[in-house]
Amino acid sequence: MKENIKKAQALLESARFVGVLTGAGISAESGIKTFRDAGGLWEDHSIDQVATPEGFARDPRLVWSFYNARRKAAQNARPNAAHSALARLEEGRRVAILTQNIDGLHQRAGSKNVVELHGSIWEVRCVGCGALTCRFAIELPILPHCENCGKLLRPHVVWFGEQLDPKVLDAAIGVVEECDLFLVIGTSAVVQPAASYPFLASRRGAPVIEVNKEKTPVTAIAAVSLLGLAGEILPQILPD
Ligand code: BJW
Ligand code: ZN
Repeated sequence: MKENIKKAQALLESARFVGVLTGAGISAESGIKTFRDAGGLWEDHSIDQVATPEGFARDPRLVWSFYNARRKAAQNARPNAAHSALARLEEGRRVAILTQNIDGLHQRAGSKNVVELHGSIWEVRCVGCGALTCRFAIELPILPHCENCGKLLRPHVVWFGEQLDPKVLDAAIGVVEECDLFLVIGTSAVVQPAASYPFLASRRGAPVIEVNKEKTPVTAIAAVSLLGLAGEILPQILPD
């Protein structure tokens, strides 16, 4: 492990542009549930019911209760040592964080260049006129409606079967194509297109450092695999 920490430190020291892909695991130590771990969100909720446009059309009340509970959890959470270490990484080199998380914790930790691949839990949009609103109030009505056209509002997040925002996709591909080191933290790396980014970066010649408490499909191509908790490992490879 010590050897691997040193390797990771050396790679980070010489990198000029670090691309970072994060997933739910980086927020786990802030008390936010992941999806696919034991006790994760997909144990008690059906993906079809709460994370597809069809599920929302069938039962918007159920979907809103799922997201309102998660808004509360995110509001009560604080960035952890892993988020803070990544924010520090921006001092002295170019960094872009591609996050699958919708909780906003990278920004709250001070990271400036964050691409939200799957949207944001703090934004809602209208299914009728498309109006996009930031709603920081935690308590939304059970079924919130648009002030412009009266149609239903939905969380501004990306569900299964939906396209990611083309501007977001362009930004992400730009990072994957330009970075000279790629860091992957706390993702099971099974959801596309994010799961392909480490492989694309590696194929271009950027070494991949993975931090995860378990092995994932990325482990096989990682130049350095650090098995453990993000909040413990990141401060070691990115000291103050
Ligand atoms: C720790 C830790 C600690 C824990 N320290 N580590 C190509 C092939 C096959 C299928 C597809 C394909 N292209 C597209 C698809 C379909 C689909 C897909 O990928 N399906 C696969 C699952 C089979 N993708 C899509 O539909 C995407 N859209 C798209 O590609 O459009 C074009 C298209 C559409 C249809 C067909 C073809 C093309 C959209 C995906 C949207 C995902 N949405 C969700 C929910 C919305 C946001 C929200 O509510 O939060 O996003 S699903 C959920 O999974 C959420 C997450 O962002 C995402 C990834 O999960 P993540 O972050 O990896 O979490 P976990 O729980 O899986 O893993 C946690 C990890 O952390 C674990 O590894 C732990 O070990 C680790 N960990 N604690 C370090 N303390
Ligand atoms: Zn509207």
